[in-house]
Amino acid sequence: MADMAADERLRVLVARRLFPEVVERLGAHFDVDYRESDEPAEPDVLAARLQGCAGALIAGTERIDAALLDACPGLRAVCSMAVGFNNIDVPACTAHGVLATNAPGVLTETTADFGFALMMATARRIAEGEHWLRAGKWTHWTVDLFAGSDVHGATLGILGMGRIGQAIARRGALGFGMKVAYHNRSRLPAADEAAVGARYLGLTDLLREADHLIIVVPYTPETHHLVGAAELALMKPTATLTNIARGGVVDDAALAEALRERRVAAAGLDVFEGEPSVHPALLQVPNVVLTPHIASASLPTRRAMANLAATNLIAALTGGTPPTPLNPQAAASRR
Ligand code: 8YV
Repeated sequence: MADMAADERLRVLVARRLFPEVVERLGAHFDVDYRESDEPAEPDVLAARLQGCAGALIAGTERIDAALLDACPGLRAVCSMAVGFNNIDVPACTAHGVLATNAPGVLTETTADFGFALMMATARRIAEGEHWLRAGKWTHWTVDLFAGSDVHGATLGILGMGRIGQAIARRGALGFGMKVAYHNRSRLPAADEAAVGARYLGLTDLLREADHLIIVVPYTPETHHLVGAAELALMKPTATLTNIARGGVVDDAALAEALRERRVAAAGLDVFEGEPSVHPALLQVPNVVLTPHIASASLPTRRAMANLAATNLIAALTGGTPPTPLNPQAAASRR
């Protein structure tokens, strides 16, 4: 008689359209319910699709909270292809015995490249100049045409000094001769500070001293509106602000006002409160570069992110060790 257990394959949901080879990898281990959609899976859709599933591969757009976990008692692992995990209630996952994983490391350098590019585009007014040229307004050279501020030699202020913050620090210090200052929940070991000549500052001093402020903190209740009207008021009127972290870390309405009044020279934003909606006042000011949350979007990196999520999911459900767990104790409690 055939061994029934050997034929029983666990079911997993792939919540978004992904790279076919990643779905195929999962298909070698599981019955895959492939939701081949580019729309984020809303909570009710997600809960319905997860019935009978032991695992899910999600992006940063799917919300995993206690209500969803209550509705999906068979769920054992949720693996995200994003590094940021503000969409996942990790303590609730732990309480439900669900292993949660994210995707750190594989996107660090790509995201740092983009942060630096956005900061440079902002400082050097690249988008403003391009729109103006396309509008047919270029008739002659003028001495201060789209004159911005220098990046080389300036003070780079990094708010959030995790992997991506440190990769940005290296680019600034070693490539552009910038003076690097940072603020972080915890100070780096002296050797790591020395590697990029980074100075630790309190938040107030960082805001006051930075010529170019770049924000890379995770979004948590503590970092909600970490940069609001009062903090923007501390910045130099010649300074730029770049946010590649999460919408909600910056108060977008206050930023739009500061940009409109030129109390901050310019901003580069890849993330927004309530994205994909963008605060209408930000769309009205010329001195802001706006991009649609694409900091990690190189093809090799997006493939690596999806593959890391798949590796986590396969390990979590086949008795292996997931490489990047958020709550390893959840897996341990099942053994
Ligand atoms: C993702 C991100 O593109 O990894 C993150 O935290 O913000 C981005 O790299 C996005 O979250 C995927 O859903």
